[in-house]
Amino acid sequence: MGVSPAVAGASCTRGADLNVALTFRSAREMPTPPCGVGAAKVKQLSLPKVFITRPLPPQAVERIATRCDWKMNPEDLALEPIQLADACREVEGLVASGVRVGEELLGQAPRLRVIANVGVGYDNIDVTACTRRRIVVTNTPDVLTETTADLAFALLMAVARRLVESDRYVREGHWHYWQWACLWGADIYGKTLGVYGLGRIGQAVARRARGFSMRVLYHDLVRATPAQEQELGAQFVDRETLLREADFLSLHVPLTPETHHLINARELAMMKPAAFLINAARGKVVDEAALVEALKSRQIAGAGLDVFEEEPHIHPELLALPNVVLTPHVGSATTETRLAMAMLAAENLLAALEGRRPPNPVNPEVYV
Ligand code: 8YV
Repeated sequence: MGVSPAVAGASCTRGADLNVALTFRSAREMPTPPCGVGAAKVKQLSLPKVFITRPLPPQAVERIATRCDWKMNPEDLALEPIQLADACREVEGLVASGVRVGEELLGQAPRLRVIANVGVGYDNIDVTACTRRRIVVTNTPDVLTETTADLAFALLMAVARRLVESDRYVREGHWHYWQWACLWGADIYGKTLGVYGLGRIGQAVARRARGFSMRVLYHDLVRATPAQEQELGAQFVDRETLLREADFLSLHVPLTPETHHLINARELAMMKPAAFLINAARGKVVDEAALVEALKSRQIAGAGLDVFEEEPHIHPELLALPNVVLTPHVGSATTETRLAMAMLAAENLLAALEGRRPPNPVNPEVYV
């Protein structure tokens, strides 16, 4: 059975009408018969049914296709809740990318046993409701750490050195002669980076900062070990010190009820007027309206944002501000990393469906 090609590089525009009422594609015949049952190909009976919410790279689909009957949304678009519910009615496994999974959907998917989220953050899934129904939820940590840290650092550099403004200036034909006072930005080298949330990605950003001889401060609920702090060259400070001293404040916390609007008008007022805010974590961690006010009034110098409160909607005034660099939630979007995420999601899915403990359960309590 062939697997349709990946949609790598597809643009974010809306495509044709979705057609997810596809029939399941049967799992491939086992190339090697189990238990040496002769040379004839043997077709497995009653394989688990799986729905894949976005077109994944062919290698990942091939992997799933060896052990499951599967169907896949052919469009790289979020399904409407009703379409998703329809597609999940019979399935035991869901490979979730860019969809919300809540009580309502779970109620319409009585056979569901595993949700393999293609992403490290899983605020799109009601994990408590899944645990109640003994559905295991998995994510894809580690494989995207460095790539997401690269993007956070790229935003930091882009906004500090006004790369997007500079590019526009050249393309729009404004560059007629060299000028001393052309597009001055801010130094990065030797400045203070504030890492809010020293998890895997926060640590990877801190490591990059060392290459720029930056002073690295961090705040987190749990303090790192002295050995980690030494390796990262990072100093633990309280929340207020972090906000007051950072020249670049980079957010790396997950979205939870506690981190919703973690950065709001009060926090922004504590920051230096020359400071930049970087967010490649989750949009709802920042009060976007308060950020717009802080940027307009030059309470802070600028922002580099990959995530937004109501994606893909962006506060209209952010779009008009020159001191902001905006990217469309592409933190993990490289060819290598997206493939690694899809393969890891496939492994998590298969393990759970086969009764093995998956590599990355986020609610391991379903196994006790
Ligand atoms: C994903 C992300 O692209 O991993 C995450 O948490 O934000 C991104 O890498 C996103 O979750 C969509 O699946």
